[in-house]
Amino acid sequence: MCSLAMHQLTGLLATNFGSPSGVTTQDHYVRELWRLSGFFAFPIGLLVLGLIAYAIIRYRRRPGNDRKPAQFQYHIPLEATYTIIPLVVVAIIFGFMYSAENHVNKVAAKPAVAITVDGFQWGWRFVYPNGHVQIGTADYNNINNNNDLPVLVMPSNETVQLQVVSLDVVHTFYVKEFLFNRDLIPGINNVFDINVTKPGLYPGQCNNICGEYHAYMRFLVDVMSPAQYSAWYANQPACSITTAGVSGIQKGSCSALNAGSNFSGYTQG
Ligand SMILES: [Cu+2]
Repeated sequence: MCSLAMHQLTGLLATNFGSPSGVTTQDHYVRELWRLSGFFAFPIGLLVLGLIAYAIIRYRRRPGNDRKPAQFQYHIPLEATYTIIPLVVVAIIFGFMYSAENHVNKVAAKPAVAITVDGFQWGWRFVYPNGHVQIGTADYNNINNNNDLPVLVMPSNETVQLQVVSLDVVHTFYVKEFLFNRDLIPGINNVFDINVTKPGLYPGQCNNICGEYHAYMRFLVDVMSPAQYSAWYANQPACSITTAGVSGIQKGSCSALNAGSNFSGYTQG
């Protein structure tokens, strides 16, 4: 009986509160922060709801009783309690958040691969050091069609540095499985490192309402083994377009691909 209760308790404590299990070397910092917040939030939520329910039932108005409740102006011990406890909770969460941010935001001086991620209304352009470009936008006529999605190809188990650049308004680079989210702010080029341990195809999307077709601003991240990545990279011509459905076709001139204002030829709708 006791061991069963212990088992249930450890099961309960092991919950991720719905968070994805993650595929990077750094996602656990974010997940632990999320779990920590949950461990504080759920008991506090239950306590508050319980006290509200108690007050509603215990002190409800009864027929024939029109007596006014006793009025207190101060209750120092109570006020001190409900000030100090939240302060302590927030201080603990702040400490863990500070530590998690420092780990997640750490950038390597010499990353294995550096890719520029440009976001625009409404698509993505991934620019590689050799000039190769992956560019695309979702099918405006069919949001479920993944064939035109741009693909961010990267090696697994390597430090990949992404520089996120907005070509117009604020967008957000977001991959759920990475437990990671970073804004693309015009004029500010954010840089972050990501190290994916599990090869696979992961959906990503803009996570910031950025205009009419925001919902179509999707992309795929194709994480392959370093050997596969090297082979793939060696075969990518500069100024070609690769999307989920089309591989490495030359489309338009190099300057058109590199001009932020000249995407009309590549977008649909
Ligand atoms: Cu966007």
